[in-house]
Amino acid sequence: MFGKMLDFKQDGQRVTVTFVEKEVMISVYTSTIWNVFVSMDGSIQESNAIEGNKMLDTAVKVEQIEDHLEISTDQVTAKIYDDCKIDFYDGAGNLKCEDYRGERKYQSILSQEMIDLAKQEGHDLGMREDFHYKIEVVKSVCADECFYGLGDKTGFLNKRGYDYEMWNTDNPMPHEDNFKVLYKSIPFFMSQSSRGTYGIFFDNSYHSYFDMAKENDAYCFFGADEGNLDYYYFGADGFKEIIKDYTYLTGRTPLPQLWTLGYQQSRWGYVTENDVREVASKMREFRIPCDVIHLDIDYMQGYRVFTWNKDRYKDPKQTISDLAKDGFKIVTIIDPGVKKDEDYYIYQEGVEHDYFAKTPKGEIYENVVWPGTSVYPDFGQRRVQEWWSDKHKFLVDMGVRGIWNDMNEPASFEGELPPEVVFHDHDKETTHAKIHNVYGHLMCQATYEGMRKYDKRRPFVITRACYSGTQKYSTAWTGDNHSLWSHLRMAIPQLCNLGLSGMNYVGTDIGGFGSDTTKELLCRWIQVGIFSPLCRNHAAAVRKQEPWQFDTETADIYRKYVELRYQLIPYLYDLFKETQSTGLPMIRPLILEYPEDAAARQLNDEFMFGSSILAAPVVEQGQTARMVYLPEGTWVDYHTGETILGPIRFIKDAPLDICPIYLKAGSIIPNYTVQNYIGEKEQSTLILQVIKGNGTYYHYQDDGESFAYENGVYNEYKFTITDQGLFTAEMTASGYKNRYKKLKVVYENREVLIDILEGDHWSVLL
Ligand code: MIG
Repeated sequence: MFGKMLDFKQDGQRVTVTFVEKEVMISVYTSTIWNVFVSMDGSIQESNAIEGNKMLDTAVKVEQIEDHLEISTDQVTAKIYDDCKIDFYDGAGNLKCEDYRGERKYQSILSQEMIDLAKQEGHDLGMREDFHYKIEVVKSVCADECFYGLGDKTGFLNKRGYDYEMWNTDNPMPHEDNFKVLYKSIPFFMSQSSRGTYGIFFDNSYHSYFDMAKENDAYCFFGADEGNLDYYYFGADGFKEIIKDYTYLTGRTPLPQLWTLGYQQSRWGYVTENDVREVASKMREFRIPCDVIHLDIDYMQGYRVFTWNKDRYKDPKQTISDLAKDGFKIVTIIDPGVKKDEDYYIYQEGVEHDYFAKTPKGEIYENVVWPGTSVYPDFGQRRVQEWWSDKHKFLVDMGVRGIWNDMNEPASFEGELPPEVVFHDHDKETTHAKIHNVYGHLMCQATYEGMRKYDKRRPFVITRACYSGTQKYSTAWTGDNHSLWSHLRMAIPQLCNLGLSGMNYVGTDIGGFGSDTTKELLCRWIQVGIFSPLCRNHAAAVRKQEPWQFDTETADIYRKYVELRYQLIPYLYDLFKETQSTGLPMIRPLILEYPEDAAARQLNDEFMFGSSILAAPVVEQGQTARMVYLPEGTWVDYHTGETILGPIRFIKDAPLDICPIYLKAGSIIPNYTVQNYIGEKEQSTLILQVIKGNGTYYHYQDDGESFAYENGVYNEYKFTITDQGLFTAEMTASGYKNRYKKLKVVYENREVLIDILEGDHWSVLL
């Protein structure tokens, strides 16, 4: 493609290699993070995913060896050949990731006659006529290679054999395995094979394409028709290290406020103040713990963002403060579409200051969303983001505690925004084609900054559209799923792959958004939902699916699992703490914890919650028993206390109220007592579920709300257990004055209370 290699020039950690056709810049960010960049459209390298200078001082060696150039750090060597073929090796010289040398070719070619026939019936043969992308990187694939990541795509955990695209899309049809796009564009994937592991991040925000050995078993490729060739290679050993590197580059989920980990109730259709108050009182009446109620578009004045409907709420501030007394926090939806209305302040300000996207002719671009004819803020201009941030003061002053960003693909009812609509990117004029996939990301950034400025606590933002790096600003939900068993099944690999892609504060609409849920489906969904970092029941206006809408049994099962969630809050918070320093997800496919276990590679219906808890939920209608796989090690059945030795496959009885859950030997799992909402009861005794075995666990404690932890205002406790039952506790940080008074250690049906008010080191033989 680029011709013969002519020359190279080293400038510190950047090496520019000149080929007949192009100049290729290879940059070493760290010894395991490398970038390959070729300006294809004449523009400079710029990213919406990566902020600040991420290059760390790294020793780089460059050598011309016969037919190739060798660039090395202590952990990665790249060999570069004519035509810009690049092969990556590890520090020991093992080939990890190799550019494919042949031509791309469909593995199974049909005769022209058959193609014509199939087309007559409207079949999509998945073959591109023009075949090659302008930007195209093809990597060879081994027989046993599996692929993971790619954000929120449908289908299964292992992406091998499928192809996807990146183009944020709001498609209300039930998302099936053959969907190429959903709401998010996270162009990052990881590969595992007998060669080891590697990761790739293709930082190109235009419509892009990923083929994971579908077209041909011998290779995978990624490509785009516009923008630059700009990809990162991650050469660290193992997925955990690669995720750490990827999230070092694109950012990590910051520590959230503790209450955001609580249960959240939502529905499109809580129209009036009374509707909201009723939901709140029902949650308490049914004793189902709940921290958050979401207000969908109904609360606004004619769907005008940053307004409140006066007919539906007598005094919204009062309503919110009444609910707050009972522990409820209110999150309001905000869409990007601004109603075209000369009498509406947001529209007026936007027109006056020129904040909206334009047609190529220079008129404000219009499309239709909920408020009718609407216009789109141009978030690629810093001043527009700042304006939008400031608008959140209105909501914060009302007492709103979090913002739910919807429709930010951006969605539009009258056809997709044409590619040539004029937006900005990094304040430079560009087109919708380039900004589309980062539009939601930029909106989240503005929202985060607004909440940080006015609310001052750790911002809580939820988004539907994302790009790589959105995890720095927002949590996400998987958009409009349906109340279908296939969507409950899909939730597991989908959340796992989002987590592997750096986006780990995520959840699905529990119960399903579209279509109609059943009692059984709702019960099974909450059993998955409590392990989703974001735990929210949400539905379309068509059906009421709050837990009490069915029967007592449903409410009881629902309560049992939401209570379990509330018990596990300190454990979940510890996982968030871990995420902040490593990028590792809370909800994990088994492959992440057991990379050597072949059985884990394709496991779609089980997952880990951190490294101590394994959940094997029932995701099939009518099933009351299921096959469970436990990897190597000793496990304890959460419900029965029975000890099981893995690796093993067995059938577990799982009637409607049982979600099979297993705890790993040597685990120490912190628990709180159940409460109606987080903070209702002072948790002065920390409960520790200790599972026989050898283990160490760090527990983190802070005020759960402010940024004081950044200045050392937190406690950290180190707990250990030995096989002989010796339990020790130690304070490894004690900057937060409000420490626990007691530890209640629960071990093999025994309970031991340890007073920890005095001193900083305690031990007990259990
Ligand atoms: O076109 O605000 O995904 O959660 O309830 C529908 C109404 C617009 C889509 C969101 C959904 C929300 C709904 N919204």
